[in-house]
Amino acid sequence: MYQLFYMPARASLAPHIVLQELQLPYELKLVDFSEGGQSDPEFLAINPNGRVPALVWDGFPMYESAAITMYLADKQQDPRLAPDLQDKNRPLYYQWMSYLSTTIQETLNQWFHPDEFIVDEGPHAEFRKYAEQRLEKMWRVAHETLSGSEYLLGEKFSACDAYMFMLLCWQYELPFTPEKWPVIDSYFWKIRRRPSVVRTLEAEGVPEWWSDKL
Ligand SMILES: N[C@@H](CCC(=O)N[C@@H](CS)C(=O)NCC(=O)O)C(=O)O
Repeated sequence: MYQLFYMPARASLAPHIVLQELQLPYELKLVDFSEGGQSDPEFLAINPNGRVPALVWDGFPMYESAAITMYLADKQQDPRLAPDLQDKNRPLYYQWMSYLSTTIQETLNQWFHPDEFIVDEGPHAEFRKYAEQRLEKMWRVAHETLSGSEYLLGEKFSACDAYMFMLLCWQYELPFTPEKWPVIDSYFWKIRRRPSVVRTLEAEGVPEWWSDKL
């Protein structure tokens, strides 16, 4: 049984979708930020960074959403959420997981938390503008890829799409939403309607997220 330490709709969302998609047995452990759960010594023993997600399996803890997502995706052959090592799409899988987690996610983090980068509040608006400009370029790259295929790696849903969905959920909170790129917008809705995603959002207590548009 896996234990996923989560906070609704945060960086735990991608590995949670993968757990649901693969129908692996798991238990959700809420890290309640409003109660300072991320600084709880018991949680810090699992992730010393005090961040979600963390995963515990058979007594072994790990953290970092991309690592957990990839680890889980490799646990099962059917359905397969990661191309095999010999598959020509395996390099693309690494490419997208890295791009999503280190480039897009990090830039979104800069937009949401300028205070973590610049102490003085004065330049925060400009810092965010700069993050927006960079995000625009990144979504254009994603748009081009998705213009030629159903999912990031081609015709099959993969762990990359679970991760991309999580980042798009956050992007929809920004002043410029992915509706601006119709291909990305319809890709988002296709994933939002997946039964695994519906179940995940329900389990996290955020089923109403955009359900008006389903
Ligand atoms: N690189 C980490 C980042 C995780 C992260 O930043 N998580 C946020 C929620 S999205 C968090 O736990 N923040 C704790 C806090 O704000 O105190 C990952 O992808 O796992």
